[in-house]
Amino acid sequence: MNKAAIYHRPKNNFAYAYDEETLHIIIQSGRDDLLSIDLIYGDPYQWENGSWLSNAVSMEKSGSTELHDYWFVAIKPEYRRMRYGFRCVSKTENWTYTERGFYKEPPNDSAPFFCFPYLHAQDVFQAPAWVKDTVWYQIFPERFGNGDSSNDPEGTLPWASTKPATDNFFGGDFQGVIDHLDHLVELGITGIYFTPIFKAYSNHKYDTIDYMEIDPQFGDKETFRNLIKACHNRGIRVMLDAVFNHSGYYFMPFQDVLEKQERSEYKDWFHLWEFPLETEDVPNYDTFGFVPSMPKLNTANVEVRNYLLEAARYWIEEFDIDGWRLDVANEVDHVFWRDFREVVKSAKPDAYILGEIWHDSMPWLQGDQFDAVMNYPFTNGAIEFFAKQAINANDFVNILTDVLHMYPANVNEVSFNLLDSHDTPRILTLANNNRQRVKLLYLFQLSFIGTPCIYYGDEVGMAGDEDPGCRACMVWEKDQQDRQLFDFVKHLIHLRRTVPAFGNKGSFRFLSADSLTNTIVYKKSTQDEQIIFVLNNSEKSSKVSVSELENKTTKELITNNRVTFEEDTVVNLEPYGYYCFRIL
Ligand code: ARE
Ligand code: CA
Repeated sequence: MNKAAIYHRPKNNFAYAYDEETLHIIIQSGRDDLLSIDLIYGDPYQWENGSWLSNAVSMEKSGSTELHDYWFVAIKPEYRRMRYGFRCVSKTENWTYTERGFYKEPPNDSAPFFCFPYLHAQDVFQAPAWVKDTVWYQIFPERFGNGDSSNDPEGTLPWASTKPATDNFFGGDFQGVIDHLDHLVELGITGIYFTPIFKAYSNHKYDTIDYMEIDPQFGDKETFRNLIKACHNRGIRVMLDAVFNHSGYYFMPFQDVLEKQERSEYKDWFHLWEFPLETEDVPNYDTFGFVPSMPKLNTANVEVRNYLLEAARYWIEEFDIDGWRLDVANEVDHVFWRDFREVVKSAKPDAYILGEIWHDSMPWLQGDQFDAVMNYPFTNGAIEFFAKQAINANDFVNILTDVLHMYPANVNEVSFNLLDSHDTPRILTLANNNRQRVKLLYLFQLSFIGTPCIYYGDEVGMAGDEDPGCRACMVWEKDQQDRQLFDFVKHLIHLRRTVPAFGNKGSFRFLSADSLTNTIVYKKSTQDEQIIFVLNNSEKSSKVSVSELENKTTKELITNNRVTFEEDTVVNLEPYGYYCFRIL
C-alpha cells in the first residue's frame, strides 16, 4: 500500500458542509493503489467500547488522475458532528487511516480519528442561487457598439476601421450595448460581465480616475441606469469590474501626492517607499506589475477602505447592479475582502462576488470572501486540449479531474468557467482558426459544472491575438458573422437551460479517455436522467465503445435523433465529431 500518497485534511476541499445537513468527505490515494476505502464514522460522544466500528460506508471513486484516485462520500451525521477515519484496503493489506496516522487495527478510542466538530448552517458556503443557472457574456465596452457619437472621445476612429491598439478608441458606449441586447437575448445570455466603466484615461479603464463616476465616453449615469433596466427587463443580470488593487495615475489622491509629496493628506493611501516620488524608469512606490500609472492602493488605510467600500455599495444601491468582478483580487488583503463581502451582501444579499485569480484560490473561497473565482485552471486545460491539441486526452482528464477536486462542490457550481477573455487570445485564434475545435470547446464548456462565460464576438467567429489583438470592435455585419457557429452555441445554451443534467444540476464523471484517438467520454447525471457525451478531438474519424450505452435507447440531443444500442455499443465519430446521448 502506498501510504505516502494517501491524504485527507478536514475542511477546505476535503471535508466540508455541502448543505445544512450534509457533509462531503474526500480523500486521495495513489492511482490504482487501493481496492476500496470505507469511511468509519460516529458521534464524538458515542465512541465508547468500539460501538462505532460498525458504522462504515463505502466511498465512491469520483475521479482519477495519473497520480491519484479521489474518493467521495456524502454523509448526514445525526447530531451534526462526527469523528471519522478511513479503512483503506489494497490487494495485500488493509490499514485504518486517522489524523494520527495508520493503524493496523482500528484504535480502540476516538482520539486519533479525524473530527468534523459541528455542522453550522451559517458556515455553509452560500453563493447566490441564480448564478448556477447563469450563462455569462463578457463585454469590453469600448469595443461592443458605438450607439452615440456625441460622446466619442477625441480621435475616435470609425468602427472596426483598423486593428485595436493599446491606445486607440472606437467610441464604444452604453447606448451601443442597449442597441444590441437582442443579440444576447437570442443567444440565451442571462448575465453580462462588463470590464471597467468608471472614469479613466485608457481605452480599457483599468487605470481609474474616479470610482464614483461613469467614463463620459460610455455615457452618463442616466444612460447607465437605462442600460441596467433594459438588461433586467430581459432577465439579464449585470456584473461590474472593481479595480481596487490600484488606481490610475490621474486619481485625485495620487495627483495630490505627486504635487505635495510628503505634505499630502493622501500619502498613506498608497505604498510609497520614499520622497520625492519618481514615476520614470522604475517607480519608487508599489504598482500593479511594474506599471507606473497604476499605483497600488493601501487597502489597510481606513480612508482608502471607506472610499472603496462606499463605491462598492453605491453602484449596487443606486444602480441595482448584481455583482462585482474583482481585479487582481489575490494582491488585495483578506481583511479588506471580508469587509467588502459584508458591505456588498448587506446592500444586496444575492450579489455575486467573483475574484480574478488565475491560480488555486481556496483561501478566498471559505465563504467569508468570494463566491467564486475566474476558473483559469479550467480554461488552461480546455484550451491546451481542444484548441491547441498540445496535450492528449488523458492529460486533459488529469487536469480537469484535479480542477473538479480543487474546491468544494458548492464552489464548483458557481465557478466562472471562461474559455478566453480580454487578457488572452481568442479561442478561434488559439484553435488555429479551426472552428470544429471551437465547437468542441463550447460543447465542453456549456455542459460542464459551473457558470460559463462567452467572450463577446467569439460566438460569431471573431479571431484575435494577445491583448490588444483580442479587443477588436464587435462584428455586427451578419454576412461577416459565423452564423452557423452562433446557432450552434445558441442551441447548446438552450440545452443547458432546459435539460437539467446538461447544466449545473448534473454531477460530472469522466467515463473514458483514449490518447491514441484523442476521444473522451463523460457522463452528466441527475436523479432522473443521464447524458453520455462522446467527443472526438481529432481530425480523424474514430470509433469508441461506450459500455454504459449497452441495451439503452437514447435521444441524441444535438440532432434530436433517437438512437438505440444493443450489445454493440460502438459509436462512430466523424473528425471532431460529438454526441450527447440522453438515456431514455
Ligand atoms: C498593458 C499592455 C499589455 C502589457 C502590459 C504590461 O496592454 O500588452 O503586457 O501593459 O504591463 C490592464 C489592461 C492591459 C494592460 C495592463 C497594464 O487591460 O491591457 O496591459 O492593465 O497596464 C496577471 C494578473 C491579473 C491581470 C493580468 C493582466 O494576475 O490580475 O496579469 N489581469 C487584470 C485585468 C487586466 C488589467 C489588469 C489586471 C490591471 O484583467 O485586463 O490589465 O488592472 C499568468 C499569471 C497571471 C497573469 C496572467 C496574465 O497566467 O499567472 O497572474 O495575470 O499570466 O499575464
Ligand atoms: Ca460613442
